[in-house]
Amino acid sequence: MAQTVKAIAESINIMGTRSGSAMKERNPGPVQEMAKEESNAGAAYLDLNIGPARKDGTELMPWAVETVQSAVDLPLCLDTTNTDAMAAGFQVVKNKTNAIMNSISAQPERMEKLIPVAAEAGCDVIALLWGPDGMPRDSNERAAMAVDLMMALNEAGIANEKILFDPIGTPITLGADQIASGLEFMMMLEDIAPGSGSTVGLSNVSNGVAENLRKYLDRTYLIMLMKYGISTAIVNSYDNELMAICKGERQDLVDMVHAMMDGTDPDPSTLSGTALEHYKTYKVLSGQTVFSESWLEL
Ligand code: THG
Repeated sequence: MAQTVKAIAESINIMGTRSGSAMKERNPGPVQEMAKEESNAGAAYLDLNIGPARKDGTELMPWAVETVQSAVDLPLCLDTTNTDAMAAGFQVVKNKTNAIMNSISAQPERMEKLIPVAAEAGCDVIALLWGPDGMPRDSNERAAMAVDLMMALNEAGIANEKILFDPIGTPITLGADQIASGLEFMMMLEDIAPGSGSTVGLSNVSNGVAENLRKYLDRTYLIMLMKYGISTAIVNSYDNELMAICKGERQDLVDMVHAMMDGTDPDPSTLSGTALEHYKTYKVLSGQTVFSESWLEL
């Protein structure tokens, strides 16, 4: 059976050229068009990212929720670091039990504010493995944060089945070791939090890389995460090839990369097209080839 990943479409974003200005102007048209496009591309959820929205978050998030809800029926993923905006957004979410809160990090003040909101809404929660000291350095720090978050969420009546752990993808420019530690955590997750799900913002891995090359890193990284059963991913749903991987339509490529992760390399002279792209990109993401922007030409 083909392996699938639920896509959380990321493009309705305050930083985006099309959605950002529409959100700032409270112009519903472009936001609703994008919601329909992401929905037609096969997204399972729509992420609504208003950023920190310090000034007007409690008004902007409900506007974004209502704007998108009147255009499409998909469950929403509310994405903001403003805890008041998050609470205000959930007030108007129609399908609360299927919506996602993005995110609760392992910072005490965020846990205190947001866990009651999530418990009340009955929504799913992304548990972001970002602590008081910032980015976790290795898989053990991720595991410690995951346990903290799981215990606090469980205590509030939020079961593991409602939690999506996000180990935080790290840019390839920081080195393959950091990517490996995120993957190592993914391997441990079922033992740490049985029954839980997972997610990763795929584009983190290609942060800082030339725009035209980013998609190759994001696609192969998703396949690597699938080895450890990632259940959802935050994706650019305008990348058809990435969506095909999510839908289970590239099982041959998934099988090839997973075999490489088990130590069985194909002969590259037998590969072409997308298979060769994934082969070369896996070599970079696994640290067997040193990253440079010419990795696909080597
Ligand atoms: N984990 C969790 N949530 C997250 C992230 C994560 N939310 C935010 C982010 N990371 C994921 N969302 C995006 C949204 C857009 C882009 C990247 C990540 C993006 N947009 C294009 C760009 O900037 O080039 C297009 C912008 C435009 O339209 O102009 O890259 O890791 N839990």
